[in-house]
Amino acid sequence: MKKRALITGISGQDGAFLSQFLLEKNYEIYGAYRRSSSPITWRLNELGIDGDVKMVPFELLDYSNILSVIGEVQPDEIYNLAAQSFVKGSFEKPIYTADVDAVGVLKVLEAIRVVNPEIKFYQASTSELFGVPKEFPQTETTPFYPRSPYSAAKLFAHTITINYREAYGLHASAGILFNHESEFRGIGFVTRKITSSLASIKQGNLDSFELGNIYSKRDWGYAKDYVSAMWEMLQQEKADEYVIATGESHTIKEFITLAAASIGFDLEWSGEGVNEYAIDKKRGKKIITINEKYFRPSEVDMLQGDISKAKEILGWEPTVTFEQLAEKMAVSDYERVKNGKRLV
Ligand code: NAP
Ligand code: G4F
Repeated sequence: MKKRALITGISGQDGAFLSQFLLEKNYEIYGAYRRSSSPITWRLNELGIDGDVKMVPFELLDYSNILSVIGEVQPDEIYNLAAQSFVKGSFEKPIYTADVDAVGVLKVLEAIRVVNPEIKFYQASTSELFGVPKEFPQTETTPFYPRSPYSAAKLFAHTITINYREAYGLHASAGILFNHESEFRGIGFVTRKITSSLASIKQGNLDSFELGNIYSKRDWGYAKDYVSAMWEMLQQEKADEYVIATGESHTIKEFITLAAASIGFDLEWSGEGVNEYAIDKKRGKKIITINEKYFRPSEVDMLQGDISKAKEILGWEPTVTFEQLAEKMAVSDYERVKNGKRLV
């Protein structure tokens, strides 16, 4: 019989890649989406799998809905990818973020305990938990220091996942995933904002764009690589926590340089702080400026993961380099723009 997976956050980046991965493993996929006028399926469409996922309305704020979805679907595995996932947005909506990203996860765990404690559970934890890291690189045992309502909420979700494992014996794992990006990344996150804006400028649809802090460093990998680690975690005899990363850390400015070069820009940087800007040398025009409104009240300056445990136990390693990632994303957005697609 086919294994059945329930993926929350099906309309997001990871939901799309995980669906594709599990379909290749012959799973039956139930995709849990937030009810709106119609589910957002452009990522599943582009992957050519929208017809292969059974969509179920799902809301992390609503325990009765979660209980009935899990009761009706009776999945073997639940991948909880749904979240208010914008760090900056969490400063603007801290209470909503906590309701969704913290208490929402407890609601899913409680529903599993009530409906069927044999259901295996994956929680999407995050490198944001490390905030101001106490050591470099970060491992599963590095102390946490959340720097945003988002990461504080995710810390509750992380620890309650472990608690439900220890208290009730659930097979509940948490992947501490570092930033992972792709051509399907939400357009508000910095990498995709950069590649979509550069593509629009190149096509003549946009003059320039603004960014915030371009000196923070992240450990950036390719999302398609990362979803296989989620699955591996649920195939282990014992549930656990794992850091999933590349081990390299780069600034946003480095990402801009690589992405821009891969679609033919030659950038020159000048100025400092909020007065810094980049000129497109070929056209002699200012195309990137800095605006304080994109700065965060408290920033995470640098993250870098140590994947020794994932390598040893899951046999997991990333395959796409930082340079390849920047090129892949920039080229993909430029192709979309050239083909007249609206960037979303
Ligand atoms: P994403 O593209 O922003 O997707 C988030 C998903 O959650 C969307 O499908 C969204 O639905 C759904 N959602 C939001 N609020 C919800 C609610 N109240 N009830 C039900 N669904 C809701 O995020 P992602 O990049 O795929 O990341 C997946 C998960 O991994 C998230 O939990 C994120 O916090 C975590 N994470 C991501 C990264 C990363 O670098 N990508 C790293 C570490 C951890 P709508 O489409 O309707 O908004
Ligand atoms: O792309 P970002 O918004 O991602 P951030 O904050 O690192 O969070 C992402 O990764 C986490 C994993 O560590 C996930 F848990 C989380 O759900 C999300 O997927 O910002 C990256 C960096 C930040 O330092 C930010 O200050 O880029 C900086 N930045 C500079 N200008 C900007 C901008 N970020 C955004 N979104 N927009 C800007 O204009």
